[in-house]
Amino acid sequence: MATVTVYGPPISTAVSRVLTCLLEKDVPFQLAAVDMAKGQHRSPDFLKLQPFGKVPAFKDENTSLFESRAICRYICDKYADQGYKGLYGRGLLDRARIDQWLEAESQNFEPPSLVLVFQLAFAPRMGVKQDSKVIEVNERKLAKVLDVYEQRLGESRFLAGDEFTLADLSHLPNGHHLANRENLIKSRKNVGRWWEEISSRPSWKKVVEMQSAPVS
Ligand SMILES: N[C@@H](CCC(=O)N[C@@H](CS)C(=O)NCC(=O)O)C(=O)O
Repeated sequence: MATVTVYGPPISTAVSRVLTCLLEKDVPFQLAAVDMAKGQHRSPDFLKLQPFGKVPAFKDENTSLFESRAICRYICDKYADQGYKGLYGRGLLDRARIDQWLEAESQNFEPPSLVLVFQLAFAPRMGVKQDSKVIEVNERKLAKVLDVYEQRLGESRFLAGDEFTLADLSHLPNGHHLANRENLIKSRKNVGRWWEEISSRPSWKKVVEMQSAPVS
C-alpha cells in the first residue's frame, strides 16, 4: 500500500484530526514538515496543495486534498475495509447521523472552542496576552453547545449512536485543550463520561505523544 502524506505539524488541531483518523484506519502515513513560523504555509508550492494557506494538506497517490474533515471522510471511504470499520458508519442511516454530528462539531462546537484553544493553549506559548473577556464570552457560548451534547449523550453512548465514530473523533483536537477547564466538559456527567472514553482511544494517545515529540 502506498504511504499517504500529511503536510503540517501534529500540534495543529486540524492536522491532529487527520492523524487520528489515519491511525484508526491503520493507514501508513508520513508527515511532511511545514515551517509555519517561517510562513511556509503561504509559499507558492504549498498554496498549490492548500489554496487558503492552512494546514493540513494531504496527498494520496495522485490525489491531493485539503480541509481536515473532508480528508477524514475520504480516508474512511478509501480504506473502508481496514482498521476500525465502524468509524464512518455501517449503513445509510449511520452515515447520516455521523454527518449530522460532524456538522454540529464544525458549525457549533468548533467556533467557540477554537477561540478558547487559541486563548488558553496557544496565546501563552506565543507570548500573546490572553483576553479574559473573549475567554468568558466563548466559554458561555461553548457551555450552551455542551448542554445540547449533555442531553444527547444521556440518550446514547456516543454522539451518532452506540459506536465511536468520526463525529466523536472530530472533537478530540479542540476538546484536548479544554478538558480540564471548569464548567465545560467534566462538569457535565454525560459529556464527562463520553470525553473519558473517546480521549482514551489508543489513536488519540499516540497523536498526543506525537504532539509532544521534539520537532526534527
Ligand atoms: N477548516 C480547516 C482549518 C485549517 C486551519 O485553520 N489550520 C490552522 C492550524 S490548526 C492554520 O493553518 N492556521 C494558519 C493560518 O491561518 O495562517 C481544516 O479543518 O483543515
